[in-house]
Amino acid sequence: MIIDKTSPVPLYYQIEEAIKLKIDKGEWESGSMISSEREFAENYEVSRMTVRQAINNLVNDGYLTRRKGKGTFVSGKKIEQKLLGLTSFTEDMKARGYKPASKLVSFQTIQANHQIAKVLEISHNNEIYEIKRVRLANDVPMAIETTFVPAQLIHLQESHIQDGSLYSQVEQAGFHIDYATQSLEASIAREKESEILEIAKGAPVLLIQRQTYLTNGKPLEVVHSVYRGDRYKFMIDMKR
Ligand code: 16G
Repeated sequence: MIIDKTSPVPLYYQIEEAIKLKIDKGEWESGSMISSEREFAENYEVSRMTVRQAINNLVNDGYLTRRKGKGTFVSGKKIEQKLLGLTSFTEDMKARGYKPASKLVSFQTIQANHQIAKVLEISHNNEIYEIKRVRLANDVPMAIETTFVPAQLIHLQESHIQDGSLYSQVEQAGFHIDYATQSLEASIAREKESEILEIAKGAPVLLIQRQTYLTNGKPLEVVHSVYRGDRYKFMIDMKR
């Protein structure tokens, strides 16, 4: 790692980029422990403050993970998800070679409030399924998802949702999923979310909302999800 003290580029930034390069090239494997701040500072003859700033930024960006009382480790690679096809969590994880699973937090029929009823194009107080799931990849929690589906549209089986895929259940019932609109915004994990996602309170998360429609034009679902910012990266291809 070469640090150029005569460069106008801030030292912390040079250290940050050098560490990133080592991780991206695979020289530092995921799960391995990195040197302590003191060792970095001695090796590169910079202050510990400078090292700390570089490491803090890499922790915030998800490259490194701090474990209390143990040290700082190289994180696993982020899951890259293309924002292209309309796919389910199960399909996305399988396509990347991860084992998808869900922890069903709750499955119940409730009355739609005004806001949800409007999006699902049903009357206020009509029954909807409210499904809360923690979505896991290789047993690691990735997202918390709350899904609302009109009960008059389809009969959903709790056991199928528990063990499998909502989209496959919808398709097995003879419906065709057509398109969705989705928004994505940055936020921070609240206490409960941080516990479920096994991240620090205040860690970055991505809030995603999806509204999905069937080929017959009817709304299928409204989904509110909280994705881990340190494990997820959404990719988009653009053409001009
Ligand atoms: C994805 C969708 C969600 C859908 C779910 C179905 C996003 C942001 N959300 O998580 O809208 O309900 O897949 O997954 O991608 P499943 O078929 O595996 O249950």
